[in-house]
Amino acid sequence: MNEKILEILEKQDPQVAEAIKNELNRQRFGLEMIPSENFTSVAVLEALGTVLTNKYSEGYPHRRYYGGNQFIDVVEDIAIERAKKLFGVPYANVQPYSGTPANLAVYLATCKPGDVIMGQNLPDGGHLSHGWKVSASGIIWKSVPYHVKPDGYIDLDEVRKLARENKPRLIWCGASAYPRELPFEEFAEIADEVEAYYVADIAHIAGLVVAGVHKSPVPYCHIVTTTTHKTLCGPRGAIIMVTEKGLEKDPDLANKIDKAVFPGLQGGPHDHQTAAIAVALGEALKPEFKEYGKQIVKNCKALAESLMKNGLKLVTNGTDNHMLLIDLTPFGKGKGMFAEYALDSAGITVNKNTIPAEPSSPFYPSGIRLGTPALTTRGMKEKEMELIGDWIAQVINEVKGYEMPDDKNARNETIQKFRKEIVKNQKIKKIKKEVIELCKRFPLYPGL
Ligand code: DSN
Repeated sequence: MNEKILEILEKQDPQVAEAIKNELNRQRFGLEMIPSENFTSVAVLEALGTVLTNKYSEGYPHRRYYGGNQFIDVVEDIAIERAKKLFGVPYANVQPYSGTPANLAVYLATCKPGDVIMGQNLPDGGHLSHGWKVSASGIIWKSVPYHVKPDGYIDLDEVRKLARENKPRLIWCGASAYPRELPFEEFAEIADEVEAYYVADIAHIAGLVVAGVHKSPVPYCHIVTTTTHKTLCGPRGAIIMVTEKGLEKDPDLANKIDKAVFPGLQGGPHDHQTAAIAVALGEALKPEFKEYGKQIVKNCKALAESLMKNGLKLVTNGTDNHMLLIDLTPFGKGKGMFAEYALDSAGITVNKNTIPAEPSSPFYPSGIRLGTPALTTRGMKEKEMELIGDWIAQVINEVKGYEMPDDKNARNETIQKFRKEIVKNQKIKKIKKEVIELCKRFPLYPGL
């Protein structure tokens, strides 16, 4: 997305160009705190916007179903080799379009329809593709979810009990809303005992694993999946890896994964995306990426301290990683939507989220999920986190009195009234101005 391309786009299609520019400015002048989002480098953006999007290349490097793939092969070989080196694995497939397709490919490679699978329950912080009932993973396979304890930590006793009772074919360890270190080693004991495939989904924490601030699952599990656009700082996309332990369990596992991705689930890979993944993995192999990953966690701990100092309650009372969950139940149930909207109005983007033992519903949950990867990419440090924690607490203070009626018909009216009041709220307006000033000190994509 360099200036020249936008110049051409502006002339040809001003409507789309304007929306892209508006989004660029939203990212520039707001605090992006959704923990699954991040900013890629300009080099990654450049790789995405290239002629590689014009090519078909079904198959794998040096064994394609289309001609003209000599340069695409170079790109995909680089991406694969970098993924193997970065995570210390013997095999990687870089073609999955994104995280859920990658996870579906894992099922296709290892399970038959109807087999029992186990994953962390979605409202307990798990991911849709780990067996949630409305996802293909919960429709095609028999899902036995495990949960977190009231203190927010994974209930390993329950995982063991459910595994012994249900003899799953596959067990996931990985989450979308879990602020603590994942117990990879403990899961291995359970999976090995019941002879299940053990898959670690490190989508959220891949960059932290690379930086050495989160334990790697590679010595313990058979398969690792990750997206590339979260803490790894790459384009949207995903990687599936097989470990040495995975190849010991099933020497044909890598081949099965390749076949599951293509032709099992996908057609032509998105080669422009593969090129951008290769660039991002090249960046992650540099020594400075380790410092970046460490800073994400330092920032998150500083943010947690600031929020707690301001009287907010956090699930598990803190964080080990890049994210934290604010439990809003001390102010009543179902307040996540109010907090998300008010924070957005102040230029702070977060998402409403369920909390352990959620007393409300996934649509009107009682928590807020937020994190520090994107702010760290901008260069912000502990000092800025302390300030941002103060702002978040002030905004939440403005909305804690709002109640969502139990009567569904009355909800729309409450929401409309709430939004009108928030738009006029002077404290929130003032914080928004301060947010913009802070963002200017940490410029995003200067020159674009
Ligand atoms: N949607 C992602 C997240 O926000 O965590 C997971 O796929």
